[in-house]
Amino acid sequence: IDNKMSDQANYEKKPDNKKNFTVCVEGNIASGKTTFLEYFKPDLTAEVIEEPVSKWRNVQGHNLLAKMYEDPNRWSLTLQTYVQLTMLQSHVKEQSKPVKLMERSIFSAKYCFVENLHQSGKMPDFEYVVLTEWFDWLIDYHQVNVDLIVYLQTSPEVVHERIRQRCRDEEQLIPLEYLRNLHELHEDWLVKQTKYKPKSEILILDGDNDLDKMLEIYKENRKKILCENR
Ligand code: DGT
Repeated sequence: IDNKMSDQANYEKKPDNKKNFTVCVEGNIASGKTTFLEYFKPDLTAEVIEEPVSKWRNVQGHNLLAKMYEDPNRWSLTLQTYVQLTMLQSHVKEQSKPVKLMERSIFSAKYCFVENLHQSGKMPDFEYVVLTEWFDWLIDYHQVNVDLIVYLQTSPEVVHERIRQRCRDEEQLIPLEYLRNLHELHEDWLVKQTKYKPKSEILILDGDNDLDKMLEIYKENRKKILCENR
């Protein structure tokens, strides 16, 4: 486990840190984000906000996620516009508990998924520019503060096998190549930090482990994740 998070001192700098600590869990498709959230759900100090994927699957009866996988050149912009909106809604949602735990963020949607569609030639420059201008404006003018990113680092081969086993209809079309590209974009953003510089602390956990080991790792890192030493 490569733990890049510096010590608690970073959090103590903030005057309003008693409340409103926001954690986003990030990682490739099938890296175990849902299990992570399930683990922390019973905690009374944490409010869990799941990814709005059910909304993307049913926009007034239309499955935008499936459309994107079937014909990315045609439907990527439509999906990513909607993903950006629903992610922003999760970010600005008022916190009911001291810690807000979110599945993904508006950042991974943009820095990993949109970037991948653009780089692989499925989203033309002009669509990418429109989304980028929206993104820049949204994050400048809205509360999208993230204090900690928990990155579940996986290998593309492992998540490919998990996707095959879990048999979600839309995802059976996902090739290993797509997961490799998404993996590299997560690494660029959260580890190498060449293009984007995350403002949040980053905690990297080895997501290739089996379930029992993951639960052990969550237990070990629980205080950091819930910022209990504040
Ligand atoms: P987990 O618990 O780590 O297994 O998480 P997943 O795989 O349930 O959740 P996630 O966010 O990795 O992916 C859910 C589905 O939605 C998956 O088919 C990938 C897709 N997806 C998520 N965010 C975006 C996005 O911004 N753009 C596109 N094109 N697809 C996305």
